[in-house]
Amino acid sequence: MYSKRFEKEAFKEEVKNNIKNLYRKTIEEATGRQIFQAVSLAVKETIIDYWLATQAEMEKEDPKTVYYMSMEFLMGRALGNNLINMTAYKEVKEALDEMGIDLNAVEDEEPDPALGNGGLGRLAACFLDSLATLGYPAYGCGIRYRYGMFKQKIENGYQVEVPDNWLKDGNPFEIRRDEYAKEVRFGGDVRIEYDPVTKRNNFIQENYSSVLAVPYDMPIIGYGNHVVNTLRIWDAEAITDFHLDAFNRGDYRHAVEQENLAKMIVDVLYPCDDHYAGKELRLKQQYFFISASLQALLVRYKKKHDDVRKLHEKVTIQMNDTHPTLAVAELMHLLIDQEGLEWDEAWDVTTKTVAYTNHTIMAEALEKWPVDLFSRLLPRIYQIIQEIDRRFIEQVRFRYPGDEGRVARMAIIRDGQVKMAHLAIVAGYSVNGVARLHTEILKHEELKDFYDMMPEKFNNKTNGITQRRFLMHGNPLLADWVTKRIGDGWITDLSQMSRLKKYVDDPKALAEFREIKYQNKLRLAEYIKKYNGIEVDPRSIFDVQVKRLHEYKRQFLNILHVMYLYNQIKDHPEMYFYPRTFIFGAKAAAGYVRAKETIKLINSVADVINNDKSINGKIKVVFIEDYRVSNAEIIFAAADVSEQISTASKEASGTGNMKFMLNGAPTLGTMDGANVEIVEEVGIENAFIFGLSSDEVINFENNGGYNPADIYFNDWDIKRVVDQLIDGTYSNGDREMYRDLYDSLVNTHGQERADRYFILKDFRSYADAQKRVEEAYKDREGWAKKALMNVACCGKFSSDRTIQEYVDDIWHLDHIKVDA
Ligand code: GFP
Repeated sequence: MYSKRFEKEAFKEEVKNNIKNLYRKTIEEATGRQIFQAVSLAVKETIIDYWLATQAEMEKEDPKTVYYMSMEFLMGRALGNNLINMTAYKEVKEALDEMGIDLNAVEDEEPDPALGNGGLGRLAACFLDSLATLGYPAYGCGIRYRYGMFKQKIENGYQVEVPDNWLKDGNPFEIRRDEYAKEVRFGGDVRIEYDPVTKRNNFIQENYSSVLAVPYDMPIIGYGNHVVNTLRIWDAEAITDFHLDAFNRGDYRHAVEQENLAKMIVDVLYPCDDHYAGKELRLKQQYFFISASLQALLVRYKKKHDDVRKLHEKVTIQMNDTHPTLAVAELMHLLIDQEGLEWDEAWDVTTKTVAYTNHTIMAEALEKWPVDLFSRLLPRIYQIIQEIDRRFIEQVRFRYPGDEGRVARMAIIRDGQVKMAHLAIVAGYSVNGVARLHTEILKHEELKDFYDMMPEKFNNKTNGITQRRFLMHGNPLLADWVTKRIGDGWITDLSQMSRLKKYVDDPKALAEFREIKYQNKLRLAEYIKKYNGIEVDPRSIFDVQVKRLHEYKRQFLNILHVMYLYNQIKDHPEMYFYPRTFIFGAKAAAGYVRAKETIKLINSVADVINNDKSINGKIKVVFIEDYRVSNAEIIFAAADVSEQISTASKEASGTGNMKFMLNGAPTLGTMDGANVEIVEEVGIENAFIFGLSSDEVINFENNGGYNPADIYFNDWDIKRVVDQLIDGTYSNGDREMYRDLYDSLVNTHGQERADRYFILKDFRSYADAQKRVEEAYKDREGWAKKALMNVACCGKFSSDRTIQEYVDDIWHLDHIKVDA
């Protein structure tokens, strides 16, 4: 009864009516934004039918469901993706064409919802796509930030952050669900009251402040299967009844405080690497969405079940990094204080329900909260964590008698801090890393003590990406070509890409494949011309590094190498050199000074090189402003070379590396994160690998580092490039502008070792690998084979595969099937 095929005429009528009813305009009069809204609402009509059908199915079948808890969901634009997954993209495009509307232009009107910083948030978005496509019931739970990731402007080479008011014109796909609003409480104190009837202590929070959490639901559409899951993101509002009450009691200040708390709490997404320590607001955000999500989840569960001791049979909660770890203590609190379970019963349910994914070994990202702040803000939750810690330490002592060093290393609360990763591991029934190498490092280095004690919890789930967005939507030319060659099975089974291998020796196929890359490079060249005002040659090698800016990702190494190449060309103008375009895209966390200096350096180098007529355009450097999901799709499609050059052991997985591979760009990288598995799939001959191994890096680190001076004073080319940071070459004579970057390479500052990220150590081997890239690229057909092999071997890196592994090994979900 819910089914609804796409009917072209009805759809056109609907769009017209929407414009009329919403804006009192005709199509000709409407602005682009208005047309976007009207089209989206027309599309939503159909989505809602499928959404209702999915809900009805869930109601009937009562399947086990995953709640994916994440502070970030970097969804990117919804309209195009929704149409693709509804398998209506081409039909809608045609319908709009007939109305004189260009679907691409309409898509461009959609703000790019940027509720995430980078890989972690984008992974969550890919996972939701795969869950729906594979027909697994899932809720994404997060925060409806009023301002997502800032928009980046580049002014005079510097990054300037501009607020991203993405909700300004309303979000046509979301639905506000007042009926599920929940109260979330902060602060106050806990009174303990003995109940003679139950013979238990009751813990009662008093004198607290609270906010109302109001959910907004967004549809997550499975590809071609009519399954629509839900992303539920929470907004905060003041609790007006309470406000009035307080006001009447003359407690005006308290009422206003609550009002402010509500306004503040969901205001802005924290940029990572902005050292979390002591950020009270961030802890509030975490508790806010966790408490609301868990309360709602319990209500939903209890509609059908009366025994919360069996919660884990129907519900599993995945904690995306440590940010949602409060789920452990909040679930304990709800089960004990609200549902009346005994401690042991509650612990049994909790530890069968929550699971944890680790995304990084970078120490500053492993969250720790000062005890005083934590216990003041969340007094009852703190008590519960103390008790978890007390019991856990007893177990450690029992298991390792006399080993107090181990106790100190493993405790949840130590040195005045609450360690969230420890809490997540102690309570989680599964702990996973995001690529094989990363998981091994967790087991044998970072989390060794925990692995020794509870090895059965640890497992690996190598990340993946959705081919629906990053090939079908982002690279329609290649997607159509693949379908023409091997059929469309790859859309839901990426392993079928391996059938492309047979075209590696087919000159006609290779020529078509090359032409597609060329067309995609033209598209990016136009984008660069339009937004950067730089002319780039689509026949040059497009060498691309796009990702969050961080020292360990080593954009700095990349730009130092560009400076080195430039020196070479200047010294030897006659030297053979294949023209190159070095493309960067990256945001730096607003408070991360060195990352921002790196952006400025890239732009300064770009200025000098792009304006030097004497090198005949052999090198161009482009920094693409405001790197985000929508322009990423265009960039991946056009890349020749995928720069994945992190210091080995530091990049947990990477997912950009997979998006490049899917689009036929060989990896130039270190043996880090998922690069290791990419090379394993595609063959070392179809990648360009360099640098220290992770074992070597870890070995240096455990033994006091290495001495960059040995390199600096012995390698003249390197010394020259490093010195150019402070001789004014790239700073109009200003010798101080890049002094800090220079120092970071050659001078030890206090705790921080010189060249902590092994840039000079890896420089030569990187330059050699770049040389091999150039050699290989000269052989146009040979290059096309490598590129095609990358596409053909990318099957493993679909998030469909990742999600299936989570389901098989961790979540054990039931399938749902929706008939249309
Ligand atoms: C983080 C890690 C990456 C990893 C993603 C997803 O993302 O190595 O691929 O999480 O697991 F660092 P970024 O924020 O660094 O992109």
